Amino acid sequence: KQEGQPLRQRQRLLVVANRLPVSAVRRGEDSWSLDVSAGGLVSALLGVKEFEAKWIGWAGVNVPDEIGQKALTKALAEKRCIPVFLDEEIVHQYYNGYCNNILWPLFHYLGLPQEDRLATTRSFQSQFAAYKKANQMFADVVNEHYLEGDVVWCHDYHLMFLPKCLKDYNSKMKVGWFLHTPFPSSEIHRTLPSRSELLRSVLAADLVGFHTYDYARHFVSACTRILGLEGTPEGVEDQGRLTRVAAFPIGIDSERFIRALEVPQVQEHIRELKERFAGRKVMLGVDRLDMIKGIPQKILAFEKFLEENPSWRDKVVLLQIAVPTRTDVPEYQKLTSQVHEIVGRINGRFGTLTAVPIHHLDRSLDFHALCALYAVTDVALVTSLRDGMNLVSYEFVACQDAKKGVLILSEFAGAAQSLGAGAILVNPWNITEVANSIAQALNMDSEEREKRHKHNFIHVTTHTAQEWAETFVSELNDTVVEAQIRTRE
Ligand code: ADQ
Repeated sequence: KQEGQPLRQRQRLLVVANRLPVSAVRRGEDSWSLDVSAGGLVSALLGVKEFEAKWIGWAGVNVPDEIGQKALTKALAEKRCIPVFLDEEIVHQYYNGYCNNILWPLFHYLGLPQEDRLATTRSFQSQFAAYKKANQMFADVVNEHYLEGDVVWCHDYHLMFLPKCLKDYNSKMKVGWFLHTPFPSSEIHRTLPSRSELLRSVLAADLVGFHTYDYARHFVSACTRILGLEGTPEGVEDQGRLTRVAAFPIGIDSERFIRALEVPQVQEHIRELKERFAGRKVMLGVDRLDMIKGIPQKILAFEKFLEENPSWRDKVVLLQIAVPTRTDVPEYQKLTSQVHEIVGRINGRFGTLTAVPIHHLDRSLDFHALCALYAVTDVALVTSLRDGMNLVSYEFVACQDAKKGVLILSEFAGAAQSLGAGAILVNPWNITEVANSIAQALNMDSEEREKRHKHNFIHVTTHTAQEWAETFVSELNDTVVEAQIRTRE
């Protein structure tokens, strides 16, 4: 522990993310009901036992009136959450606009929006201004709640401007930033009009983390080539100040999935599914309905497999669970219709009066239903065109210790670097290759399946979300201590 730090039971960790891990529904003028999400980050942070975590973020609702804001703030405090209130216009420009229409596709190699140049430039400028304004609003809330000795962990592409805003307030604040998406090649990043400003803001952090070594390397190259700074094995140096840059691959709370398989309700689900698909091999896709997930390409590869392997047509079923996201963005609406159209065509082509080859659901499943599905699956298909990590592949492996099914995994998902030796790796753009790997997976003998599964299962159960969070936070703490010692010298 640092010298001069006030004695407190546990150091506090302020986790700042665009969204709080709760859904808030307004029940009356001053009453709210809250539903806490049990997702990855939440359980990861439960594992960080040395710190007392508090969340700062947007609650996902527009609350224009003071009475509503006060009541929500009070309700959230019980869940250790602190809200940032963003109005509709800011959300539109910052979240739908700059975050999801510019940074998200760019970081996944889908390029910048292609519309009329002038219009894009104009909307780009106003969206970037809103992005900075929103980040400043997050910084104001952090600053208001910050106590000396707290550690601040900023998350994701929504908050790239935040480290700078925080350090402008207080240069002693320990600030870390972690990116959940890929960081693209510097050649892609340099197309972004605000490329330098964003890099400099991120560099204000003490520790910058990515899922893979490649993303970290891309970030360092962007800083050297675009900003002319010096890259070192530890990170990026600017006028004697080092920003540490490193890879921290995320994991899942594997125990939670393994334990769920023992729950009677899940076992009942598993029995039902086995009965429902008796005599057929089950293939599974679970994705948010997003262009980066490669859902149309996956379904086209399945079609090609059916075309070329007639003997499998009545012996295999593909269950594609696609939870709709960003439904007000036109590109996502287009993607939904495109997927529906392909599924309809394939089912019309290969379906019979009693069975169809693809079951496509446009919705999210609850945790127990999802675990049961993972457990009965013979082959999981994760064919993201790009994906920071991809936790679905980890969740599938965690639920497969009895069945030892096969994972087909995109080489463009971060998970390919950790689960690559156990999975069948594919280029999702190559429909023929994916179709062939479906055949390979369905025909794989049990000895090889067991060997591959074992490799992945050991990885998933030893590289957990808790370990990920602990490693990042303790390194962040140490990095700052080092920096302070250096300044004192
Ligand atoms: P996502 O793009 O959301 O996350 P992913 O890592 O696969 O992708 O996580 C999705 C989560 O949502 C999983 O926990 C999964 O179970 C759940 N989910 C997805 N579809 C579902 C459905 N239909 N029903 C129920 N649950 C569903 C971003 C990055 C990833 C990175 C994570 C974590 O894009 O690359 O791995 O953050 O850093």
